Amino acid sequence: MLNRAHPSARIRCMQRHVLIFVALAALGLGIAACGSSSKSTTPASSSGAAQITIDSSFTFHTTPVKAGSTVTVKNDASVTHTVTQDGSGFDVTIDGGKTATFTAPAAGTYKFHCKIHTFMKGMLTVS
Ligand SMILES: [Cu+2]
Repeated sequence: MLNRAHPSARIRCMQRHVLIFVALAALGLGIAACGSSSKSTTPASSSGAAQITIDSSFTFHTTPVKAGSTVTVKNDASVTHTVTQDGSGFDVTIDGGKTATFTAPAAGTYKFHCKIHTFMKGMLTVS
């Protein structure tokens, strides 16, 4: 009796192990696929990347920053733009193809614009 129960129990155990292995493998593939896809859509995610970029179609792209950290603005356009906080606050001018930096203010959300092209608007989230 005992000898009969034993092998089947062992097979069940092995099946469970195979299932866990398959689940982990699927998870690993999912993370790998996710990582590679997010990398291709946001090439600016590597260290030293700009937190604010201005593309050639006069659009701001921002990523959240930490209070007191250095915010790098990269102007990928060929003309000069500014990152100017609405009201008062940060205000940097960035020539085409250049970068500029400013210190992130206290936590909050900050609306900003370009003084030269007032239709250009952005929002910076500081945590
Ligand atoms: Cu501009």
